[in-house]
Amino acid sequence: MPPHASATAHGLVVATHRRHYVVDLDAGDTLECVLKGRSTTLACGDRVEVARESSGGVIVAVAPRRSLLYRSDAFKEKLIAANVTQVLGIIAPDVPVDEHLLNRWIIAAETQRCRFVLVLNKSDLPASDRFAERFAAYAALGYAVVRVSALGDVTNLLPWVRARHTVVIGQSGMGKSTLINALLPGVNAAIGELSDALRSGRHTTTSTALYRLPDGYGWIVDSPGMKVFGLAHCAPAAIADSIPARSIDRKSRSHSLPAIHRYRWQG
Ligand SMILES: Nc1nc2c(ncn2[C@@H]2O[C@H](COP(=O)(O)OP(=O)(O)OP(=O)(O)O)[C@@H](O)[C@H]2O)c(=O)[nH]1
Ligand SMILES: [Mg+2]
Repeated sequence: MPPHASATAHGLVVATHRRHYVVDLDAGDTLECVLKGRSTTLACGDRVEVARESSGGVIVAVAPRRSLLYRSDAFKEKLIAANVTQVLGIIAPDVPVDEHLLNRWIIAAETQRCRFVLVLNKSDLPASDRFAERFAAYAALGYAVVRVSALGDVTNLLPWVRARHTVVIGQSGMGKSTLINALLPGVNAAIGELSDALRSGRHTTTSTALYRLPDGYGWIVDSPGMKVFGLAHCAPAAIADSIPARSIDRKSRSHSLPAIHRYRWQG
């Protein structure tokens, strides 16, 4: 038995900042922890074992992951969330949507065996109906497409997040944090002015944070807005497999391999 075995506690990583992690212990309290002497990086959603110290804790073990959502280019990887079962991709009519980015989220979700749901936010805006028509193809491919207004009514999204481990991803300004605040009153995730997000390129949410659902099981991770989502870690065959069969027949699938390579290396 390792020397730490008697004095450790188990918990869930709920916030990350470089190599510092906030861990919600199963026993109830929250502890600021470090991960010493390891090359591993952790993400919100990781289950960990923590040894208590006078001023916090040290993470001594990490449970095997059910899934790991991350992006990568040729040089580095950026973890987004661990153990998720569902990815909510958020888009809205008042921010130019990068459809390649959206397709990459879907591939990232599919390769990790996560359900993908496309959320069309800001349904209160006049451009919302035309926007929904533009993205109807995703419903035809078999993805759930849910229209909401994070500033109005989000009840139609509640059944989708209940008892799930969800990560919300999207470009800056789409309303990810607003949506989480609406789904989980009292959470208070920071919300930015859209004009700031578009003009300065500054993101309001700067690190991932996990929020628990009142059902006692589910949680939602808020992530910073992203402009790129590289899939360098995905093998071309895995990307090809993750493209819904309905969108591409067998013959054109092999012809589309150059396009698939582009998905790996760009963004
Ligand atoms: N009209 C309208 N505005 C919304 C809605 N949801 C969010 N907004 C606005 O969109 C802007 C951006 O919202 P945020 O929640 O900060 O967006 P975000 O996706 O979290 O942005 P980052 O943290 O930078 O990635 C804010 O001004 C919100 O008030 C909505 O349903 N309708
Ligand atoms: Mg945000």
